[in-house]
Amino acid sequence: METQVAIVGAGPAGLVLARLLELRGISSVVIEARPREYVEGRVRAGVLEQRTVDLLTDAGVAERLHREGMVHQGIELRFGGRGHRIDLSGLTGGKTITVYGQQEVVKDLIAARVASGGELLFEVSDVSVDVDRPAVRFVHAGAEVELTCDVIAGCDGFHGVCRPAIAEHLTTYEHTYPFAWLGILAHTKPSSEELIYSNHERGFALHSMRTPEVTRSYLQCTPEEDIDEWPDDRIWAELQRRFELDEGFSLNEGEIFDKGVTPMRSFVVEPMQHGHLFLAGDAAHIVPPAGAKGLNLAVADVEVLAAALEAFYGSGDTGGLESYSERCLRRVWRVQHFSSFMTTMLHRPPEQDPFEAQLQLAQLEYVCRSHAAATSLAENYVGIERF
Ligand code: FAS
Ligand code: PHB
Repeated sequence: METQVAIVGAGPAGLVLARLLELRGISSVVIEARPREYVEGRVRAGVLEQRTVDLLTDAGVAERLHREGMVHQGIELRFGGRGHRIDLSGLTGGKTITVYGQQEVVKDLIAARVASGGELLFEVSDVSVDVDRPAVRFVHAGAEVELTCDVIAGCDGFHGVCRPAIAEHLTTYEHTYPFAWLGILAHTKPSSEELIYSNHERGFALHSMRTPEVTRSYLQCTPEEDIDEWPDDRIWAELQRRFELDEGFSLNEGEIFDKGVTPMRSFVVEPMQHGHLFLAGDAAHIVPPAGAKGLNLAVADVEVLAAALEAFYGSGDTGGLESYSERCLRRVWRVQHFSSFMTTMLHRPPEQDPFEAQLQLAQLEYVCRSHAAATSLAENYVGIERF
C-alpha cells in the first residue's frame, strides 16, 4: 500500500490527525491493533478544553458533542469540610470546559472516517516501522502488508511500537507518584452541577460525570491496590467520607458498571521526532489525570503536525516539520507542570510529612482566596491558547 502519511494508532491523536489531513487533501492510512468495539468502549478521559472543542467543531466532528456534552463554567475544590468554587469562565474571559467521554469522541471520529471512506484498518498485528524507508509493515486479515509513505505518525500510545523504534535517539524524563486512582462509572445522576476535586485526610477524590444519568468518580489508592478488595459498598462508603462537608453532603449512589485502577506517572521523551517518524500524544508523553489534560494534549500535538504537513505538501516548506518537536514540547512541559501542581496540591502521600501537609493546605487556601492564583489555575485548566 502507499500513502502520504501512515498513522499508527486509532486513539484520539491518530483519529484527529487523520481527520485534519483529510480536510487538507492529504492522504493517510490509519492502522489499529485492537477491534473497533474495543477502541470505542475504552473508558478514559472525560474533560475537553475549549480549544479541543473548537478544533473538533471546525473539523466537522462535534455535532453530537454539542448535543450531548455538558458545558461547565467552573469546578469546586473541597477541603477542610468546605467547598470553594473556581469560576473558570469568569477568570478566563468566558472560556468553558465540556464533559464528554473520550470514547464518545473516538466513536464520532471513527464514524466520520468510515463515512468519508478514509482508510482505517482494525485488528492489525506484527506492526513494525521502518523510519528511514519510510514504511510501516503489519499483518491485516492474514495478509502481510508494507505501507510506504512520506511520514509516519506514531500515535500508538504509551505501550506502542513507534517510540521504542527510535528510543536510542530520545531522552526520557519520568516521575512516578506513590498513589493511583480507583475509577468507577455508575448509573446515578451526578451529585453536583460541576466537578468536585476533594483533598480529604483519607486521600483525594474526584466527582465527575459522563451524562445526566451516569457519574464518573475516582478515589486515591495505592499503586498496587487490588480492585477485588473494593466491593461496591466499600467504594461508596469511602467516597461519601471523602466528599463530606461540615454543612452536610451526600453523594447519589447507584449501580457501578465499570471500575479500574489507573497508575499515575509523568513521562516525556525529547525530541518528539526522528527522521520521518513524528510522535504524538501518549506515545511521547503521559500526564497524571488530575489536570484533565491527557486527551487535550494529544489533540494539541496533532494540530501542530497537521499544520506542518499542510505547509510541506502545500509549498514544500519544511519549517513546520522541523520545529514540530520544539513547538509541542513547550506546551507539553507547561501541561506537565500544571498536572503535577494539581496532583501534589490535591493528593495525600502515604505518611505525609506534617510540614508538607501545612504547605499543601496553604496552597489550597491561596488558590481559593487569591484572584491571581485562581486565574492561573483557571487558564491552565480551560487550556492555554497560544505557545
Ligand atoms: P491512546 O492510548 O488513546 O491510543 C493509542 C492507540 O494505539 C490505541 O487505540 C492502541 O490500541 C493503538 N496501538 C497501540 N499499539 C499499537 C500497535 N503496535 N499497532 C497499532 N495500533 C496500536 N486523561 C484524562 O485527561 N482524564 C482521565 O481520566 C484519563 N484516564 C485515563 C485512564 C487510562 C487507563 C489511561 C491509559 C489514560 C487516561 N487518560 C486520561 C489519558 C488519556 O486520555 C490519553 O491521554 C489519551 O488516550 C491519549 O490519546 P492517544 O495519544 O491517541 O493514545
Ligand atoms: C473524568 O471525568 O474522567 C476526569 C475529569 C477530570 C479529571 C480527570 C478525569 O481531572
